[in-house]
Amino acid sequence: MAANEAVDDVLETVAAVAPDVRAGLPGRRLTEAGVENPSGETVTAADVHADELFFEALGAVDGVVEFASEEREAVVDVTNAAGDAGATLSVAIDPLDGSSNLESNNAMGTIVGIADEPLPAAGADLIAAAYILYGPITTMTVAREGTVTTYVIDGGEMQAVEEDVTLPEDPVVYGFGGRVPDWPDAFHDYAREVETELKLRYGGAMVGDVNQVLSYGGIFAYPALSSAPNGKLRLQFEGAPIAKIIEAAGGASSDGEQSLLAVEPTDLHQRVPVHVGNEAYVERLENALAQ
Ligand code: AFP
Repeated sequence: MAANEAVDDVLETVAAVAPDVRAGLPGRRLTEAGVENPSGETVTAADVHADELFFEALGAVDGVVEFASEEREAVVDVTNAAGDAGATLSVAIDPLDGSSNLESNNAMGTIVGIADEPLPAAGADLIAAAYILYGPITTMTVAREGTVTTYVIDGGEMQAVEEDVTLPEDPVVYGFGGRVPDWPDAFHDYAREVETELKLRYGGAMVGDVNQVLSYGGIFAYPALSSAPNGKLRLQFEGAPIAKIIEAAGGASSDGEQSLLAVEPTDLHQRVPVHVGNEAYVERLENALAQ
């Protein structure tokens, strides 16, 4: 099976699982799973449910040989009994991004990176990336072969609604994570400039906030913090796949110094400062941090 065909199968599988993830949310609204994930964060029952649904479905896709999840310590070998002739895809997934938003009934998502290399993979090795947004409408945004397409998920099927998606040239919104007193001075000064130019849109789930930037133009960041020099977000499960999408849409990404796609993967759960959006704002950020 060629890699392209296998990528199609992975994306169609993610779309097919999305309605089941969404259907499982109400019953798991306030239930913690009583465990922590490899990043030391409390795992909700909704995180576990989403992870199990995606693992079962994606592990069975011909051509997928590795599965890694934000909720699992290590990469899982899912080479299936029939053998995966041809494609050797690795899938890195954040099954339920922004799960703490479940309690407040706000947007959440699923983020997927698809590589043709063993995990952890560099963003530059991603051959496709996608996110599902569980908003008023369930949508899927996909980057592959240098372009971005948005789909509505209807009954688990992908219905294309916008081809060749690009960031608007006139930025409108910004969203910065972390607490203001925890921002290093250089980021703090940059943020003070940006807030006089753009409107604040921050919802606490990366997928929802990034989708605001993709829709209206602007910048999203979860920066390095004084208390967490590598920030909060994970390279494999959040930073790299989202950077793949934003850069394919004509935007830029940065860990503060370089594109997130160029960041060397050293650990499956490594954290990285994330800044994504219109190129001008990302360049200004890198200049501000270099002062
Ligand atoms: P949860 O999955 O624990 O809700 O965290 C979501 C997230 O990883 C990312 O989606 C958000 O951008 C960021 O954390 C929000 O973090 P804060 O809660 O510190 O704003």
